Amino acid sequence: MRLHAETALLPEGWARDVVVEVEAGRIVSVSTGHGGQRVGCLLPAPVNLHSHAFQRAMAGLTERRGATADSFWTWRELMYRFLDRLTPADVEAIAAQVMVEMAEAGYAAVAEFHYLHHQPDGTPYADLSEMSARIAAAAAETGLGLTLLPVLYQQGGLDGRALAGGQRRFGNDAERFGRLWQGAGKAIAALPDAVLGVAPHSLRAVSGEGLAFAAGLGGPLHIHVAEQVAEVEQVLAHTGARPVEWLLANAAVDTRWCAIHATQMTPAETGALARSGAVAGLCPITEANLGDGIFDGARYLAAGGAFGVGSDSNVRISLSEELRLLEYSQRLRDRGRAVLATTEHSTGRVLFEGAAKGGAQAAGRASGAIAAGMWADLVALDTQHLDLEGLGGDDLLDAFVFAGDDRLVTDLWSAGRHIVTGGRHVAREGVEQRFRAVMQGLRGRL
Ligand code: NGQ
Ligand code: ZN
Repeated sequence: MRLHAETALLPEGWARDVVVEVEAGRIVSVSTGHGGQRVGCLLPAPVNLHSHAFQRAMAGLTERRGATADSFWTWRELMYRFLDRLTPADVEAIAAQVMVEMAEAGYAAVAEFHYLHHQPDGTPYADLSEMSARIAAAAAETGLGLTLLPVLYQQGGLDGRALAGGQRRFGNDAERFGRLWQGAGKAIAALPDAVLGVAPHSLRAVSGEGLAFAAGLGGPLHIHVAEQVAEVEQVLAHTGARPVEWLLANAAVDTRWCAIHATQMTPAETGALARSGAVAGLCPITEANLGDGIFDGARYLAAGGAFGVGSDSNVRISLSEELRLLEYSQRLRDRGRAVLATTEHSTGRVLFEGAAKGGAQAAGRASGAIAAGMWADLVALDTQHLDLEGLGGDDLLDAFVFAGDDRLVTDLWSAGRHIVTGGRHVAREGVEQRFRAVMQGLRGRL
């Protein structure tokens, strides 16, 4: 395959008339010239580094309040109730819809933080890794790149209490989790670019030994950390240290790690996490929806920290909006503008390039730049669109992030698979039909 981009963002900067040659899913050469499929603005397509696919099916169903104040914790109860009757077939259909929407938004791959493992009463399926296989099947159907992160979830809280209610579907001891993880590896084996990682859910849900066991399994390591103030207080009371502080002192946090949220950090923690080489996995839309707080992006980026973005609860899947909200939350807090921009690069450029690079690192995926040897994870924007009229260079990315939307995405390739054309995923129709049927069956669940 050969693409001819009117303009493209290369590692060394913007270039015009860029020809990208792709073989066996990988970029084999990037040069200046003509010939091949014409596209507008070609960008490295980022990985969506944090998703719980099934939560897509409860979008819009958790925006009412009860007699007591609504919070992350009351939302979590609703989420547990919602997942209670989801079947493997439901999960596959929802995951496929999510992946279609991610591709249309400009993501080439997803790191699925997958913890819905068992039947509602906690009994494993006949195939322990059945649910992992369903996620893999959705990736096979939609062609979206997959980094599968089977989640270790051992306890209901830091005090080691047993799993209760909806949490029973998540639970494994280390031994059984090891087997589930092996099975998940087999489930993705047929996907040429898929990656297996591991995710100890949070400091609330795994023991110290559990964390060490998970870390020993290999691949990218993701963990929810320091999202809510109550979590910080619990970890502080239990260990004498704040969550990120504890992790940095007690685990070998390095470039293999992705700290999901990392919202509640002191300036010292922010600097230390940045220097660890780990990726901060930011999910601004979900963090806003759940009332988590605001990531200290200005300080973290100034310290050279790596970051990427994820759609987490999938209440809304939009790459441009995720990046926009990341910047806007900083502006609202600091009452400033262009907070994450540098003197060299615009806000949109810093956000997009950073998310592409950090997302690839977090997913263990050779992508994030248009360069030979990388998977051909590429997204094309419509330079004919009114929102981009007359724009070039960083202005293009600023218009995409701040003025535009997913409607600017014309094409997307994931490891060379051309899965979005004319702004639509090639399998959208069938996937959407199945998703609709699942949603009709789930109506009235909360
Ligand atoms: C999750 N989501 O695993 O889906 C969590 C809620 C928890 C976010 N943290 C459950 N946004 O953290 O205990
Ligand atoms: Zn999450």
